[in-house]
Amino acid sequence: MQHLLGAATGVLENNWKGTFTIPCEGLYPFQWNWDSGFIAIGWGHVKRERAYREIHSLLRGQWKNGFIPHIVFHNKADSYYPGPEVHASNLHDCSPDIPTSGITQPPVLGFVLEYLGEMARFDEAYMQFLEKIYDRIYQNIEYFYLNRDPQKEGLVYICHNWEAGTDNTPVWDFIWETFEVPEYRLNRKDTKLIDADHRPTNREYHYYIHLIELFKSWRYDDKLIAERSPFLVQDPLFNALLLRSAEGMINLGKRLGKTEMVSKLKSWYQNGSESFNLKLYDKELKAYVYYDLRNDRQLRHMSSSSFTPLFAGIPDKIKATELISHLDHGRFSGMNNENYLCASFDPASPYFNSKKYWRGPIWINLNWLIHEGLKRYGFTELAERLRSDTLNLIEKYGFYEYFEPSKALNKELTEAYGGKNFSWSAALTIDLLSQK
Ligand code: 2M8
Repeated sequence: MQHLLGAATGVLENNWKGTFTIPCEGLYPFQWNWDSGFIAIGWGHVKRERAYREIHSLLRGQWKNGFIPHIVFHNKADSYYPGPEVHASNLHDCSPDIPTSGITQPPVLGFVLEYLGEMARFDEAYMQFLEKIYDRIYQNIEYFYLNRDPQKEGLVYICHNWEAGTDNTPVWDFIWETFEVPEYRLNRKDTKLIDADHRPTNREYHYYIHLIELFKSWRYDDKLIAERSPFLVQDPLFNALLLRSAEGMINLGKRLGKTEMVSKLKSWYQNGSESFNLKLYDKELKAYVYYDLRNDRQLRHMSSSSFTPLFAGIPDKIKATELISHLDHGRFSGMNNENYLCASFDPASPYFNSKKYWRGPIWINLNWLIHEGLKRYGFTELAERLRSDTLNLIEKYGFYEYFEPSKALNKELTEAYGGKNFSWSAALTIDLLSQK
């Protein structure tokens, strides 16, 4: 497997644009938020100073209120829709002098910083880097609790499916059912580059664009979004990563003597974990699910996001054991382990589609998060299975964007799905290879 290291590094080198790394040539030609975090972990192993540049570049797009957008448009490119003119972040007073989007993505930087620190053994160069950016990452975490937790329960909302990162998970179908949208003139480029059957539908894109248009009409004002957005969801993946980032920042803050910030972070972590278990754990399904804050109801579906609370240390041992029953000879693996781990949506659900983006295929970043979570709880055998499933798929196909879960279907396939030479698939392979 070690031969994959050179190939993975080659993908990152090709996608490196001088100060940041694009997720995928053509398909995603700008800097994306959570992609950059995962990419930095890969760079951390092979060219550490690039990891630091990557994060500094992302922070060029940070708003004055701490918000970090989901895309930073450092460069011009016409192979992606919707571009900077559609997002129009300049409508908000806090936006920076560089164009960005006005929505965010799962906050990964707090834990990424901790991983990078461990890789660098907290050497001088790392500590200088950390000193420079610690407060800004703290402000980003604080932004969420100040602006996106209307009931002060320690759980924050997302207001757009693109904020989840899991863009077209079937869970959002139940949100789209609750409101109507006009038809927009879409200028999609993705379906010219990738098989349209493997991407979201146009109907879904009308919803995606409609939400952006609404937010623009409110100048991206958080208060108005909280009051009026028809999409307001407490997502288990987003909240788990926010809490894991808070935890990373607690550990790093102690090294820097940031007493007040550390105590704030601890209270968010404590409050958030308690509410997470009370509100997002579905005792019947034995899994973490989504909460639709706008319509006050749980969205009772299992996805790969349901397992990510393991990564943040949220479940107790009983819940953790219940959770992994779905992975080990359960709905996700199949009773006879006929699937590779881990499908992005429940393979036993009628909404599952093994080829369509976030409606079923395997994603390397989710596998990595679940792998780290399983290790944290001492489920070493299952963690090893997840790691070897991931590396076997990469070895067979290369660094694709997403992969077929069914072992039987994989026997006939010669290609995986989505973009090729996809950065986080390469970056996280580098990390998994380092964990022999
Ligand atoms: C995908 O999302 C973008 C919008 O952000 C798109 O489809 O245009 C998602 O997989 C997301 O999680 C990812 O960060 C992004 C870039 O890789 O692509």
